[in-house]
Amino acid sequence: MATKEEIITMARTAIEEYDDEMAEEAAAEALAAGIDPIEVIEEGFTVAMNAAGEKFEAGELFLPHLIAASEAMTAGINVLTPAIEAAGEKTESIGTVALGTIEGDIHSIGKDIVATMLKIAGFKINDLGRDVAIASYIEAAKDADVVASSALMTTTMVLQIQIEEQLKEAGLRDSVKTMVGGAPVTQDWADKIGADIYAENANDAVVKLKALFA
Ligand code: B12
Repeated sequence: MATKEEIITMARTAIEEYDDEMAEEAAAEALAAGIDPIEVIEEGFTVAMNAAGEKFEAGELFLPHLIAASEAMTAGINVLTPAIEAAGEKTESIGTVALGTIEGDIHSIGKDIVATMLKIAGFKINDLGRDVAIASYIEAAKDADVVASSALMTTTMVLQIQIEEQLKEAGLRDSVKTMVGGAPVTQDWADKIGADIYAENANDAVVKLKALFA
């Protein structure tokens, strides 16, 4: 049976080589070997995905490469997700989180991981999808405890301000908590726009939301 290091390496190689089947195989081997699927996502797929992003920025890779890499990552995650969800099956809901990637932004991989992790931690998720209009967040806020937005680009994270403003205009700001995340988003940014919670990754989001609802 492959070791953890071998499986993590295989997960990274699958992204580097845009190989969906290898990504699925790495995921399946991880499950067979009893390795924490979250570790495979974070240490394996995500590390290689971020490296691809850096090469893209440096002009060494092009958009089709990023698309192929993200397809491989999604294929691997799809194999892992049922196991992650089964391990954390909860019956009672701690609270409802309306979560989406903000208007103009189609990056969904990180948002989906956050959704899965919050779900297994016992939150009910209203997944709004990606490229979500600000008005849709405001509408969803009526039935949610938390309105969470993901932004992967500096050009789209500025729209998180509008969620704050339009919630106030709709008289809903005091009845929900807002949470922001995504690669360019920081605690400073959250403070600046008045968001209640910033989380760096899916684990952090779980810890911070659980603390809030404890
Ligand atoms: C994969 C990818 C794509 C894929 C997305 C596929 C998909 N279905 O999601 C594709 C190929 C489609 C794509 C397209 C584009 N991309 Co792109 N992409 C990336 C890349 C390489 C990785 C993103 C990713 O999935 N990472 C892995 C996940 C697991 O990490 P994550 O998203 O950061 O999520 C974690 C945390 O941030 C956090 N988190 C995320 N969301 C949330 C939400 C909440 C509420 C919380 C609490 C936490 C949280 O938790 C997650 C799990 O731990 C990044 C590089 C990077 N460094 O981010 C560029 C990047 C984001 N893309 C970039 C660009 C420019 C584009 C395009 C405009 C390219 C183009 N010329 O068309 C288009 C965007 C089109 C659009 N309108 O949105 C730039 C953005 C630059 C900027 N302006 O800031 C980046 C930074 C690349 C770069 N270095 O230049 N991209």
